[in-house]
Amino acid sequence: MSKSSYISEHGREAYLERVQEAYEEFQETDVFRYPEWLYGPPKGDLFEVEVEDCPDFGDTAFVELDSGRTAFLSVDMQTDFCGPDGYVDAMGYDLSLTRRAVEPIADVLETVRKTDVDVVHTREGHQPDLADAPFNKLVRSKAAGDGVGIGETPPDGMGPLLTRGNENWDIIDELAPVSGEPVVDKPTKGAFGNTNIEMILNRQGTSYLVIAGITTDVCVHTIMREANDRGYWCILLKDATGATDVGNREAAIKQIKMQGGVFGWVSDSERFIEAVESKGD
Ligand code: C5J
Repeated sequence: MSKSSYISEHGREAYLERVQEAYEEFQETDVFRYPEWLYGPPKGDLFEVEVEDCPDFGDTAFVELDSGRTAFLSVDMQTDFCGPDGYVDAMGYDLSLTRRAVEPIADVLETVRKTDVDVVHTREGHQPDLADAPFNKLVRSKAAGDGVGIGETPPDGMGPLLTRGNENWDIIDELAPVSGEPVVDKPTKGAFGNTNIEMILNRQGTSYLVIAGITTDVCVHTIMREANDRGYWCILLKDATGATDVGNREAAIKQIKMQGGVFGWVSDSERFIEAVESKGD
């Protein structure tokens, strides 16, 4: 049942009663329980992921997920954002700051690929003719890249930056999608505006998004905000994300936790892996 059909069938007061029940359960257990009244019986196993600084900084809480309604979202793990001769490298940023996400994501992929948790990848990039690249984005990128911007190839580079079909635009080998894992191509920082991601998530029956990737403060944050606004339960794995600036990464992680979790929750790869491995126990 969807939220709107529950309200039209049972009314607003009944809906608020469900909220009150969930709140009281949280007060007693520190767990945000899987809402069976909303989604129906679990399709997989229920498991609890520990999240930090919720509802207040210093507090620990748990989110109960249905593995059959969960997708792990690996955002933009492309050479352009974490490899030599890519877009981020051309702008002169320290690649170790974005590459820090690689190992934790590889660990999560290894774990979830043995389960019924879905995996979805995203890639940022533009059509070769740049018809979907805003003029101001191109000019700004050229200024930041010392004259080499999106759609142009750095000296001795692999190919035009952030341009579909080139080696530098693709997902790095270590984290490459395996058969059956959808890849969402987006010309934007967000993933919900001009792509088929919602069709993919609806078909899979996804309600829970466990998010990792790069960069924390740009595409990861934009996607998490978009998904959170659409009602997905979003958890960022903080060690499995990196940004071109240390302070921005930390601020982006902190922003998520404001207001009791204004954009969702924050956990890490170890706690998520532990939770996935304990499911069904
Ligand atoms: C950026 C991204 N940083 N994937 N893109 O331009 O975060």
